Parts: sequence; C-alpha cells; structure tokens
Amino acid sequence: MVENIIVIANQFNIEGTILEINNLNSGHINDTYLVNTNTNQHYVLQKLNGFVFKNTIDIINNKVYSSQYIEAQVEALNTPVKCTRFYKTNTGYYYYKDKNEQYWNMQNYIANSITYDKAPNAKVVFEAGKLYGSFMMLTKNIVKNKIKETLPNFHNIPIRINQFEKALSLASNDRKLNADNAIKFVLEHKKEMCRLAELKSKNTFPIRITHNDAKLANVLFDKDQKGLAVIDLDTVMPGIVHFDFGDSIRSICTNKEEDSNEYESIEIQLDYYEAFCKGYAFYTSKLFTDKEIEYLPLGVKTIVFIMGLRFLTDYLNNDIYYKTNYENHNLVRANNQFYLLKSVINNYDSIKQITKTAFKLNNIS
Ligand code: GN1
Ligand code: MG
Repeated sequence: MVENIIVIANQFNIEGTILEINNLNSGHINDTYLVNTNTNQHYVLQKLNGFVFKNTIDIINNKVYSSQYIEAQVEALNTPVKCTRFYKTNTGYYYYKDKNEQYWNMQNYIANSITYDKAPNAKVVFEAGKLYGSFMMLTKNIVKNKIKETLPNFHNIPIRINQFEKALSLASNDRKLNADNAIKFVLEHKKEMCRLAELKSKNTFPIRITHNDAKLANVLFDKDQKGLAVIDLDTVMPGIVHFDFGDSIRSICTNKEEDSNEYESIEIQLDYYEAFCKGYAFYTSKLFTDKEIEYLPLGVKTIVFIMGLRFLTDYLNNDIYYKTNYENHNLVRANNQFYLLKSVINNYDSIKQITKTAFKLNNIS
C-alpha cells in the first residue's frame, strides 16, 4: 500500500475510516484501486491517465452526468440494474488534482461483485447482453450536448488507419519484421473496414449515447452469475451503437482471452453470439431502427479490426498507449484480434442469420 494514495483517498468525502488500499490491476489505461474502509461500503479510486485523457475534466463530467442520469432512469423505470455513484472531494469537486497534476475520482464499489476476462458460459453472455442493452435503453433520452466528445475520432476508422500508416513509416525494422503478418492483414482488409464510417457519414444511423468500451470486463456479476451493472464510464460519448455491440462480441463471444497467443484456435462462438443477441435484444429490439440492426454484424467486423489495428499501431509506436506486461504484448493482442476477425468473416452468414432472428428483422444485408 502506497502512503500517498491514502492521502489522496482521504480527499474524498466518503464514509468510514480507510483501512487498506489495493491495486485492482484492471484496464489498460488508468490506475484503479480498491479502498477498504471500516464500514460495509468500500470504494474504487481511480487515477486517470493524462496521456490518453487530455480533457480530463470533461471526461469526469461525462462520467458523473451519465451515472446520475442512469441512476435516475433505473429508479424511474424500475429496471433491475445497479450503477456506481461518484463522490465529491471535501472541497466539493468530483475530482482531486494531485501535486503532479494527475486527476483522481472516487466511486462506490458494488459489494460482492465479480468480473470475467473470458465468458464461462452462455448464461453470463446473455446477462452481459441484457446489461449492455439496458445501457442503450436507459440513456436513450439523454440530451446529447450534455455529453462531450472527449476522445474525438475514437472509433474513426480512416483516422485510425492514418495513425497506423504514420506509425508504420516510423517503426523500427525489428518491430516491422515481427509484425509482418499483422501489417499485411491490415493492408488487405482496410478498404472493407471503412464501410461503416461511410454509412455513418451519410447519417444512416441515429447518434446515441454509447459506452465505447463495452467489453466483458466492464460488466459486474453477482456470485450466481446474474448481471449487476455496467461500469467504466470513461469513454461514454455520442456515437453509433455498432461499435458497442461489436466490442461486446469481440470480448464476450471469443473462445480465448484478448491476449492469448493460441492464434490458430481463436474463434467466435456462435452459441455465445446467439445468447448475447438475445440478451441485447431484450431492451433494444424495439428501440433500434431496422438499419441499425441490419448493420450490427458489420459493427462486429469493424470493431475487431479497429482493436487489432490500435494494438498494432501501439506496437509499432513502441508501446506508448496501452499498458503492457512484456515486450510483444501489443503484437500478441493485435494478432489475436485479426485471427478472431478471420473467424468472424468465415462465420458471417451464420452471424447475420442469428442477428436477424434475435432482433426479429426481415432483411439483413
Ligand atoms: C482500453 O483501459 P481499458 O481496458 O478500460 C481502451 C479501449 C480498448 C480496451 C481494450 C480509452 O480500455 O478502447 O477497447 O483497452 N480505452 C481507451 O481492451 O483507449
Ligand atoms: Mg475503458
């Protein structure tokens, strides 16, 4: 336990006396800690990564506003979903800025909750789908200008491709050689992967409030594997639903964890895909337009590609963005995503059919 973290945690107006603070080792970007107190309520303290999140105050405002909005909707609609709440500092702010100009925030820990890095069964998948679907339903009426676009172009494929090309032109020969297959894969597929961006630019889909990191690790479950809450509101922004849906599928319906290097055996699990769609459709089949539903499968392809591309770009940039645990970690993550994408492409007809049935749509392209 680091001494000054206690000092930082004590800046927040929480109940009880802090007994212990432990690193939660969750996520690729921020530093997250579990704060145990002498009461039944424990807390999650987070230091935001200032390299990634430049406009930190807007990020915190987005998080606080969306969590309060969701909490009010949960109560109003009597939805069986939990949400986390942010705490103010003793001086009345939702963030504390430390001596190194790093921003911290504090929220409640949902007791007895667990997360998974890999889905253990279809029930968990269904529950995750239901929760992410409830997120879309609960946020559907948020006034869009209340939520800022804090990471502009976060899922903008042409811009991600430009970033990759720039990284490629500056990368070391060693890294380029190691990443040869992944680089070839990107060059082969990049054109097709811009299709969703084209559709978006033609206003084919409504702009909603989206989570933008809708992965399995951002869902809390109880001990009976019932879904409790969606967490990690760092990237809540206006956007199209396809990226959220795709992010869920890539992390929930794969048979391997995101950094598994058992590439040849990575595949999308269609029974999980079906379970996720059924859970997701529970709250969204009437909310989404036919066009939105029609292109959900393209969202899957596109986001798997974007994630692989971002990991690969960071690898070529010598790992300046994501936390890594070993030398080729980002390359392994990138290869993993590209193998998953191959499986998605090979199973695309079934994916479209399952989507159509789950969302009760007649035509799907
Ligand atoms: C990052 O830090 P974490 O795990 O919440 C990233 C997401 C990626 C994810 C990959 C702000 O999220 O976009 O999907 O890693 N967040 C940011 O697991 O870049
Ligand atoms: Mg995140």
